[in-house]
Amino acid sequence: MSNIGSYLERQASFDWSVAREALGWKEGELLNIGHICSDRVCASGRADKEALLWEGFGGKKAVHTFDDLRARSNAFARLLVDEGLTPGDRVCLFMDKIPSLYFAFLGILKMGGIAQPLFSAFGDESLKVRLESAGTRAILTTGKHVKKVRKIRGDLPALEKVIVVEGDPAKLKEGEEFFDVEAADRVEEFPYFDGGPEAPSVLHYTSGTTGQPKGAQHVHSSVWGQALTTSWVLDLTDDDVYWCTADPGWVTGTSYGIIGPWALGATQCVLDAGFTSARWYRFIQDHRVTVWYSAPTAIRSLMRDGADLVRKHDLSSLRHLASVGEPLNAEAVVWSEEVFGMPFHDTFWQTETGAMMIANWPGMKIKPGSMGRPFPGITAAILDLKTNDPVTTPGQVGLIAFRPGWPSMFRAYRNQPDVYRSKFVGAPDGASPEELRTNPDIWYVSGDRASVDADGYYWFVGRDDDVINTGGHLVGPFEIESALIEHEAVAEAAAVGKPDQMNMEVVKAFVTLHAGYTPSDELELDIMNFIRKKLSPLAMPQEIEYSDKLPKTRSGKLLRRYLRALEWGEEAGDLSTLEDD
Ligand code: 6R9
Repeated sequence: MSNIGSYLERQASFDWSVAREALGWKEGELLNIGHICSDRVCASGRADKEALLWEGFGGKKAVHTFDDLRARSNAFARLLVDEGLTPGDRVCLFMDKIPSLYFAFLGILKMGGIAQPLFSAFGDESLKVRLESAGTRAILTTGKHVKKVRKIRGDLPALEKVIVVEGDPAKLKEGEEFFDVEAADRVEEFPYFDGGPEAPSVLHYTSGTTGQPKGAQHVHSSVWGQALTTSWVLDLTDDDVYWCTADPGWVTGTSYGIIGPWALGATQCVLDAGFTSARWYRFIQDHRVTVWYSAPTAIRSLMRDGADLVRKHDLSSLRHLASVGEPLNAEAVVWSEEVFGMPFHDTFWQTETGAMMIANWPGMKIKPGSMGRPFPGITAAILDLKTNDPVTTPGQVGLIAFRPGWPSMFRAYRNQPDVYRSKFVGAPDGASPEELRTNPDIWYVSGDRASVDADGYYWFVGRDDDVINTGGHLVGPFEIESALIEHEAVAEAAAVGKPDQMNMEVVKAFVTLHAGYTPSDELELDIMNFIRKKLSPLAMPQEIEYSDKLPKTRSGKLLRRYLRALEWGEEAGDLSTLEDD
């Protein structure tokens, strides 16, 4: 019997109190994710249970128990308080997937700070934009990544503390501190912060079409939704060895790579050693992984490397597989059944939703290529593209929307109340953020297009905006274009997604050059490298097309969808009509 039991029964009688009860949480009790994921597990008699099975490059290995998690996260919490940080302060985590990242994440939450994890492959510009927006007061990083922080520190007056948690202390510069949690004393007691269910917890930056990335603010009670979906959809139980392949720089890596599983006291594995199919299979084999949560791009890479490689490993420990981040091709589901003896279960959600919204769970009939059905307690619909009314015809394409009120929902885009408001339809003018997140008569609109069939299964169609999804990572065209025009040769730029077999989309840039510059392969390489360093390898255009003029509307808005349609071989429409706003 799966954890979810009968879906129809669950759905009929569902109330979010189920999530609180499943976690054993009672009204009035302390609510702090850092505490729930460590101290609470220890208090339930599992202090010596393995919490983290870690492997890094070069065969480095570490095992940490829940008691370690408790004491080490306390040590980070204590450090931050001693450094003068207070509840509500943004503390950025900018490092690879090393054990300290996990201790520090829980430590920040324990002292009431807002954890702001950023992908360690970000270049200095990507980092700066997000630290500036968040008014980040402290950053925890490593010797490997601190150089990027040094480059921008002078532009960030709010950034008071730079703390290096791994590397050579002798290489620190003035104004930087060193803290090696494993060399430091364990901290047995820490009076964790309890700001109640609505206290801010994690701040994740996500890309939109316009403007710079937006900071989606989550709260401590998100754990209710994250833990329940971890239990019912990922099917985690106390005996599982679970591997989430996502980096905590992205929401999957925190909601399901830290919070949900540890709230349940499950053992998690982390591999911080890049991707090769053989390496991944060996990791599953060595740790006897039972439940595996990954992404379509990785699955497609595994498919490319073939079934023989699978057979060379003992993967018999696996019992449940799930996927998120981009459309999971029907072929991948079928292939997985053939080679692993079980399908990947697709799940759909977003940084903003904080937890799974539409999913395939154990025991549910899978229709390969479908994202599944709404999780119990989630009311979903497809809204008509013109009227915003829920469609009633199966198969009609529209926007995926949800009724507000689920616990893991984001509470704000940091400093952007109007953008937050624009994500909802049907709200009365001037509705407060509180009303927006609780009004059961309005819709939160995801920004994705899909259809729903007669059985209530959702089928993804595509994004409703220009955001590029490369290998499950969202990159904003505006951020890339802003960086492109900082290159000395580039006058104007447009960035769109072009089809890619492995990554679904990769970035392609169209540029016009300043007078005096001529198109060449060297220049193309130079521009690519410029973006890779400034933003990230994900944002780097894989192709640059030189052009004399970029298509625009009459009011001068860039017509990305025209360029995109050309890349995808779709009907681009008549440019003369597109020029009307
Ligand atoms: C969790 C996460 C969210 C966007 C989302 C959509 C795409 C996510 C998907 C999927 C098709 C799925 N997406 N899951 N598309 N099928 N199962 O990925 O959050 O980084 O915010 O991305 O990713 O476009 O809107 P985030």
